[in-house]
Amino acid sequence: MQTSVIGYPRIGVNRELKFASERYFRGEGSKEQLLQEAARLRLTHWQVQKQHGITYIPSNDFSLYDGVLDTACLLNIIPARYRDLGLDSLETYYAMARGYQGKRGDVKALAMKKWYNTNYHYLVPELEEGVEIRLAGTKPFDEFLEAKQQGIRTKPVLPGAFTMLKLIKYSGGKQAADYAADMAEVYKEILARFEALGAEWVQFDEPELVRDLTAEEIELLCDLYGKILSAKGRVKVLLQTYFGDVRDVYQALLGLPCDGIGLDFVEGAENINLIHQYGWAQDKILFAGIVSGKNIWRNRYRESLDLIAELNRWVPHEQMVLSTSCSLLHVPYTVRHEQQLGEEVCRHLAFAEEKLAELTELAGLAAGLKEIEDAAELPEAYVRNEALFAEGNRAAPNPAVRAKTASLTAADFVRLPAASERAEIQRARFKLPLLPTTTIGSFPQTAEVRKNRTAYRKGRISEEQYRRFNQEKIAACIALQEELGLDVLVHGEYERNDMVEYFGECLDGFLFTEQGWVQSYGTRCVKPPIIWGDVSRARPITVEYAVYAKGLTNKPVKGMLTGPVTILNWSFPREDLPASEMAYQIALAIREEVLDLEAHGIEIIQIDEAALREKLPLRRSDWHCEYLDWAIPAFRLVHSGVKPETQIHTHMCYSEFADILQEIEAMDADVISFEASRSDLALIDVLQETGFQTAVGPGVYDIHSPRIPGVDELKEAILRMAEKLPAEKLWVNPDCGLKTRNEAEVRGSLQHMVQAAREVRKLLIADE
Ligand code: THG
Ligand code: ZN
Repeated sequence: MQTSVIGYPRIGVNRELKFASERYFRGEGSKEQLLQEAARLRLTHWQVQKQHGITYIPSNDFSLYDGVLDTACLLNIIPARYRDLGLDSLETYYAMARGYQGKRGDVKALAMKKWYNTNYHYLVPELEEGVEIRLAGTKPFDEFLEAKQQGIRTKPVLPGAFTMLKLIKYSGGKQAADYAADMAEVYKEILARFEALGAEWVQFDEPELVRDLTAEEIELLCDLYGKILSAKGRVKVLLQTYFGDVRDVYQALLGLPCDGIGLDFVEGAENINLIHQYGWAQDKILFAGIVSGKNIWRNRYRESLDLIAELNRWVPHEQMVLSTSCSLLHVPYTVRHEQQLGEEVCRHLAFAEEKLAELTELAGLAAGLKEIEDAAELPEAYVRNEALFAEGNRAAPNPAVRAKTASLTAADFVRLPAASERAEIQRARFKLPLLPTTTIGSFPQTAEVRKNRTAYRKGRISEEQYRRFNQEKIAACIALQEELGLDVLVHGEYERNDMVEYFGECLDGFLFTEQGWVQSYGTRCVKPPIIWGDVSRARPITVEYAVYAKGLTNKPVKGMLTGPVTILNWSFPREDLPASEMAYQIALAIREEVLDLEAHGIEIIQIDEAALREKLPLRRSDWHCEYLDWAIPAFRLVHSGVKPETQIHTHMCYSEFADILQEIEAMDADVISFEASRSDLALIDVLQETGFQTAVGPGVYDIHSPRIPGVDELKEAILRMAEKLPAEKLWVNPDCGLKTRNEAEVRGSLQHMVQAAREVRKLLIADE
């Protein structure tokens, strides 16, 4: 059986792309050096796939920053404000990705959004009225040729026309359907070019097809592909879906003249039922997504072979290609470099490279599927795999933890008294000014901060030295915030590598990789912990530094914690427990930390749920029973035990909240900060319309960009908020933590922010 990979990681096994890009951004490396490194990575990735015997190796899955942005540029979807900077194409690209501040002007970056239900973020293309969609680049063709020259025949990959139309933000009056004809023309041209270059297959990624679709959307899809596929000539077209099932368009897809359909059988369990119900099409290849592109566990061959056998009832072997369930972008490179985990753990893990081996091995087994019925002649790979799974539960259940989650009652999830009553008590207690200013928690993770952590980890400095360094950083951070005049301070999180990894390290039940980096956006990566056993708090986690910081100032200092839903969503979960059980276990552990902080005099505690929205199922019908019905209670469980006068904050990143505002309100926090600046504060209108009650701090500027916002721009943002929402419920803060910024950027931006808040404060008070 043949094999296919939807996409491969690109940041580099040692994050070479990150470091080369950042050198270039700092002006320390040339464009040629950057592009050379990029080419080297592409070649390495193609070669490893080839060595593993993958039949359909992707190209154009590589990106210097983001694949959606690449495609926007390819299609000429570049807003005038970037074009007018008059930069070369690479610099224009980075201006869209990161913002630009320099001789030629001052523009913000494009909005950034979560890529479906993953921790990857894409840049939102913006199509202005009057901008013509046309083929304006050569990246996919160049990369196809580059591989071809190396003797590797690839399958070019692009986001499909339908998904692109859905992801674009239309800043003129027109909508997706108005651009369908133009879009179809460009995609036809793309296919024609690939035909001329000798491509056999082209893959169009259409993850939008796993969402709930209306009749008009289905019509748009059919219209688009009717046109595009009419021009495919000898090129075979694969419509690749992932992250769910295609229940709304399955029959429509079967009717399209495409040559292959890619379905996800890991996250789209319903897909197999669709095949049962409606059958398969004679003229199409099924790219069966069976090896998970999201988890890091070994594939269980017996189950995969059963699934393949089941599919074979409708789809003959010759019409089936074994595939990953989605791009491997979402998993780390390889288990090979993990030294600390030990063989007993590592043999249960499969990262991208190990998944390549699994694909090939499984495809081989599937080809000989019929013989497997004869137990005496079971292939060795199969036997080895079964033996691994026969090892059973890797970590024995922790009876104390299981007893606690089993005995939870409704009262454990309710904080008393009601939020409005708490607001009065807290107003009297904190006496904060109108529009209090604060930050989200982290301060710059500078080279010296990282060096201190590394030195300690490697045993080069003592614990005492390590702690003293952190204390000095905290003292400087508190002094800076006092000098700037912020109202609610933070300690700066110098002891943390990452808001999830750090907590994972301090909780029992988690495992850590050394090299398990996964791209989050642009050059930024995360190293998700692995949930291996039952979770509990081994010891106090944040109390020491929080108390130290509090002792340095008379202003309130927020205790900073990561919430259970975010810890779960940004970890690799185990697959033998329901998500709700894992979430409640983590919630109980963090709850202990909350109560500990409170007992140590910390009066404001922020429990971040940055990733709350991320794993919201893509289909509305699954929202409650599969997710919100445990996610919201998990958060409530963390803080329901605190005193009325303790103020609970939470924070959420880049997401669209409009459709779950009720649930967010039901988290019952006292204050919520969230990303808003990069999406033009659109959420403010929705908060106003729905009469949102919780106090809010919609971020007034974008921390993902190095650009320093001006005072007037910030005043305008704050005034706009104050126009729509009651001023006594508003907070002023950046839109996320400051760890990725440097100290000069942070000082400049916060200074402007505090000044802007003060000026607006005066205006509002004068108005009364
Ligand atoms: N942690 C995790 N996931 C996240 C975020 C996070 N997803 C969403 C959002 N925040 C993404 N943002 C970032 C911001 C910064 C970094 C990563 C994701 C970052 N990473 C360092 C880097 O790539 O240089 C590596 C971190 C480290 O050295 O440990 O700065 O905050 N889990
Ligand atoms: Zn954030």
